[in-house]
Amino acid sequence: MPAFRSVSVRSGSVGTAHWAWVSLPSMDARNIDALRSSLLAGNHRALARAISLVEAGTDAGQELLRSVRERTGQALVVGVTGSPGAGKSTLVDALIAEWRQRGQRVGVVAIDPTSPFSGGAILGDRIRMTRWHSDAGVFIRSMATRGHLGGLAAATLQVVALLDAVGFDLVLVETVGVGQSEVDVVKAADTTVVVLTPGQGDGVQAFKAGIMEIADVFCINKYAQPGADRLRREVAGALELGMYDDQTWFAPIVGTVATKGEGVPELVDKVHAHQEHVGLPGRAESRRARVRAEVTATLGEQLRRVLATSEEQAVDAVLTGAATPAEVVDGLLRQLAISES
Ligand SMILES: Nc1nc2c(ncn2[C@@H]2O[C@H](COP(=O)(O)OP(=O)(O)OP(=O)(O)O)[C@@H](O)[C@H]2O)c(=O)[nH]1
Ligand SMILES: [Mg+2]
Repeated sequence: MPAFRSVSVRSGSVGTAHWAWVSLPSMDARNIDALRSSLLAGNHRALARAISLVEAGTDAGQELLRSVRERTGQALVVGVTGSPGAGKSTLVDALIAEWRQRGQRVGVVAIDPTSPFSGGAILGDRIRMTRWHSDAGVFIRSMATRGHLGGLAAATLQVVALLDAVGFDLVLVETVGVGQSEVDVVKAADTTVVVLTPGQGDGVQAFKAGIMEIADVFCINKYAQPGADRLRREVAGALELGMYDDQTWFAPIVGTVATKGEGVPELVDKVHAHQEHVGLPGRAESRRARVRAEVTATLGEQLRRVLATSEEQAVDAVLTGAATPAEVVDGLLRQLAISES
């Protein structure tokens, strides 16, 4: 067998195929091609497998991504973020229903649907997901928050890229929006929906967390609950404080009751209105921003990894005057270059 393989490499495998054969012990180039074909043909099992390969940070996953990357940029990527229990998953489910009615295919990536704050969310999410099982126009994937070689943000953006490449018209990304990596992900959406709820001082908290700046559309969910109008006035008031010119997009505020689907068609309309506002240049820019975020996140993760093993040494070196922070960083980068080659 090894002899046969080495002959086949010598006799014709060139470029990336040769490389792939050498560095992919578990999956050779032919298998990757087969997987690529069936995922591009719309096979959900193949898509799930491809996502797992990407999530696990395997070479095969990376190779697949590379091979479909030029197909990205067609999907409208919509970030849905807001505090735990705000109703994001319920809203995403209602958004799927609305966009399906409009004839669109919808892919969903949810980061950690299991917040400790809203009991029963896991079960609720499961039920919601199975509702779409028989619909080939819907694909839903939850991302674990841990265990990604290249970090959560990069892994999530890569799954978004896969869903985009295989032809979903919409890719929805649900995140709680806490932590830098989650913010990085929603910032890289084409349109970002920030979900607020009345009666929790939610508006004020969101202003503090700096999440308001990333909103293209505000959704006040659980709109039937007391305090909804007040929250709307608070948000509108805060928006008026900003600096604007005549090109500025005013983030509209939409009230919804996600459990009943109320307000959801209007929310979808506002997402499309935002896209009309930014136009093709805006769309191209956010596609670039996604890749930029992916690269930056990957870099950050690698640096953190190198730093984790040498951090105390680095601190000692600076403390004792043996090195400046700049020299320490220089050394770390060199270490990174060696470990990667
Ligand atoms: N009354 C009311 N309840 C809602 C509405 N939308 C969602 N809920 C309920 O709020 C709870 C939390 O909903 P989820 O959709 O799981 O919220 P989430 O923001 O995804 O929660 P995490 O992912 O855990 O952060 C569930 O019990 C929902 O049924 C709404 O518009 N009105
Ligand atoms: Mg959720």
